[in-house]
Amino acid sequence: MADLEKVLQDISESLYEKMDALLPDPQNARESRLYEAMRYSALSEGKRLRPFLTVTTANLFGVSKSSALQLAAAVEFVHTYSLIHDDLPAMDDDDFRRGHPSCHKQYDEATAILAGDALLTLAFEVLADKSTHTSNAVRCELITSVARASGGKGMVGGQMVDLLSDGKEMSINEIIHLQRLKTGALFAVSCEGGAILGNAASNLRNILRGYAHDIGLAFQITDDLLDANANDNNKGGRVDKSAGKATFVTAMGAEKAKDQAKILAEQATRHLSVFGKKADLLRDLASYIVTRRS
Ligand code: GRG
Repeated sequence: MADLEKVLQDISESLYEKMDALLPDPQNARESRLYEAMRYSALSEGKRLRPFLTVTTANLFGVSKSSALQLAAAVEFVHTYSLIHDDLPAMDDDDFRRGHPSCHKQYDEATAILAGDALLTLAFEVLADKSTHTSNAVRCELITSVARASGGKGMVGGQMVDLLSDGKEMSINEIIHLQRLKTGALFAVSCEGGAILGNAASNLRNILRGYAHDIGLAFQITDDLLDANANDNNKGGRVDKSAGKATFVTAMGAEKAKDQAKILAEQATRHLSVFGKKADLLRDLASYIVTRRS
């Protein structure tokens, strides 16, 4: 895992530089408050799992680092927007994000809504830029794929189902459906996007989607276990916001959920056999996802 940690760190640093260059400069701008809020949330320290997936899958197809980082930044901008809006009082009402006051607490609700809106739209401006890929067709396909993963049939749809299911019982299949939309779709496009940049054959793209779906679910089950643990121990920097919500842990119990996350991580790595050793970092990530502590 030493390699994985080093690569995650390297990608985080390169991504920071890329996002810093792409985000608007607040200096001497009348709308500087908006730009500061965008930078406050996007540049704060996250795990950067989606950018890691983009850069690592793009590497399988010999894509240049600068192209891969453009896509990684776009996906991370979408992810950051979703976190800012999710933290708002009308949604999950969280005062903290990544160990700091959430965007609406640091600024105000209107600014946080606008910062999320501006990050989402910036993502598509970045994807449409020629420096992401010289081919119009490839850029168009990326825009379509990221839009589908983020919108009503992806993450936003999942968030709606999540809000509607508050306080209701859900079957495992319903929870899987919700999570595939809410968190899985962005994981999937992070992986498939690397393959789109590399003009990869459709069978290889499907393989990466299969991998992404398995690690996406394993990630969510682990998230639920970490939440349940924070709740039991009432300690740590994590606040359990899952009260009243159906989660993998409430639906199947902690022990079974732990086993299921492990099975999914193993299943994820089996998708990758066609790539041989070139995909070792993706295998390591699957293990990391189910053993992580935050
Ligand atoms: C508001 C449109 C809209 C969507 C919100 C993704 C999402 C949908 C809400 C996030 C709520 C949440 C905490 C979900 C659990 C899984 C998850 C996506 C956690 C956050 O992702 P990480 O752990 O975050 O990759 P970092 O901070 O490391 O980037």
